[in-house]
Amino acid sequence: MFESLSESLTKALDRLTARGRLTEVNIREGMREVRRALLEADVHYKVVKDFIDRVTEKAVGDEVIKSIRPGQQIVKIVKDELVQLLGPGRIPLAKSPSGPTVILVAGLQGSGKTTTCAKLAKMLDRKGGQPLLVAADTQRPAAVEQLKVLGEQIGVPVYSEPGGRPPRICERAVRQAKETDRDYVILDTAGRLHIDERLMAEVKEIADRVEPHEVLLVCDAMTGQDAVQSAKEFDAQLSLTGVILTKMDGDARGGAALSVRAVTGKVIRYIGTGEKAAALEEFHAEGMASRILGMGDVVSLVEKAQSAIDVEEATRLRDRLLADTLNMEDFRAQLRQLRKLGSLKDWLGLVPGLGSQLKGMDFDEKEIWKFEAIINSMTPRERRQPDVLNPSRRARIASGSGTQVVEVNRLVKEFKHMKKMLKGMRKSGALESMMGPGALKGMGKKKAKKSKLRRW
Ligand SMILES: Nc1nc2c(ncn2[C@@H]2O[C@H](COP(=O)(O)OP(=O)(O)O)[C@@H](O)[C@H]2O)c(=O)[nH]1
Ligand SMILES: [Mg+2]
Repeated sequence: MFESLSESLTKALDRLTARGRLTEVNIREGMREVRRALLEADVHYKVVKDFIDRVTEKAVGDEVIKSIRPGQQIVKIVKDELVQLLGPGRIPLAKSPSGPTVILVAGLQGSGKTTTCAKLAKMLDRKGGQPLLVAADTQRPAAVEQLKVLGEQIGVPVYSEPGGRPPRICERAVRQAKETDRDYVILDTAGRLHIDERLMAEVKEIADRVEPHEVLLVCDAMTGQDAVQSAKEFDAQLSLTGVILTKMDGDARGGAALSVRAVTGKVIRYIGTGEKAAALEEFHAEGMASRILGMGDVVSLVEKAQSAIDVEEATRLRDRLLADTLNMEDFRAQLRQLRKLGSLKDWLGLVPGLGSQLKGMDFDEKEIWKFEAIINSMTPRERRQPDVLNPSRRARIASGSGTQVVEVNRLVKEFKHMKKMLKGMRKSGALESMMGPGALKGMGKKKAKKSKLRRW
């Protein structure tokens, strides 16, 4: 995310921290570089100017210049100002005191509305909610179909009508949600390539009729200042309650994220980080600022882990780990969990201190696939009793999985190493304290209830 901005900003700040003492001239020079980095990232020029003014004013003060590590202080000032700029994060979705909470999702065509509606529904469903998706984009017949397919994938019902006008459809959908006790209604509205009056009139009519609790604008972060401009125009008509920036996983430069709050006064609520239904993150200004400065983002890391890991599977694995009966099948299940977490590089970027070191590095995610392929080529008995894996079996497995015997050997070695380590931890009681019921607290609550958590 924002790799080049992050790189040029950290470079400029590293130069400042590298010097022991700083003069006002050094600082102003550093600020010029910061300004260039922000402008290159397509941040709105006025936002950049205000930002630089504020940071400079704080940075050239005596307190900073005379301090022991002035560079570090400036990094802190930049970070604090970035957090300010990005705005308050973590504003939970409004909740209607009675009846369903209605969320209207608007935006230009192709910005990611339909995908984001499904992502929101999945998120609410995971948290124990009962969302209803509404296909209110009747512009293109394919749009209704698209939402239906997504709804099916995530197991959330979709309300649609063969004909009819979207404001009426939305009204009836909300009524149905009330009757069927759904607690959230997510309206996927139509978009156009450009803002035009008919489109606005339609979305406005929907808003007037259903009185949504949230009006969220979906903006494509890749379109930079255009996204910010569209947010301004939509807000003038609709009174937005927040913005969702999508395609943050692509090579968006950062301009939209850093400008939208200052220019429109609207808060970023969520960010879309991929095409899959799970790729929606709550927006944290603090974490985002840290990420931009290559310092990692612990909060998002923990949240991401909690949403990606299957609690039932994790509980089962934990039981097996504690019982010393771990076999290759468990190992494979563990690899699958790891794979579900998505790109390893994305993950490691969230780890504080690693972000800046990862640039330009490529992780070999094929390795995980390879291990899995090798285990797939084993017989059930071999998986359950890895000790039977003699050289001829290993050779067979290698050719079956299209790998080399050395790779099979490496996997077996890793597995044995892990088992040995676990044994040591089990003896010292470390494993139990690490993996007690508390370790799973808060992970996807709904599923956790279903899996019978054993008592220790
Ligand atoms: N990489 C990436 N693609 C996204 C994201 N959100 C949406 N998309 C893609 O953007 C395209 C348009 O999305 P869609 O939801 O149909 O947009 P709509 O016209 O606003 O409803 C689709 O190909 C989506 O898969 C995201 O966060 N990251
Ligand atoms: Mg759509």
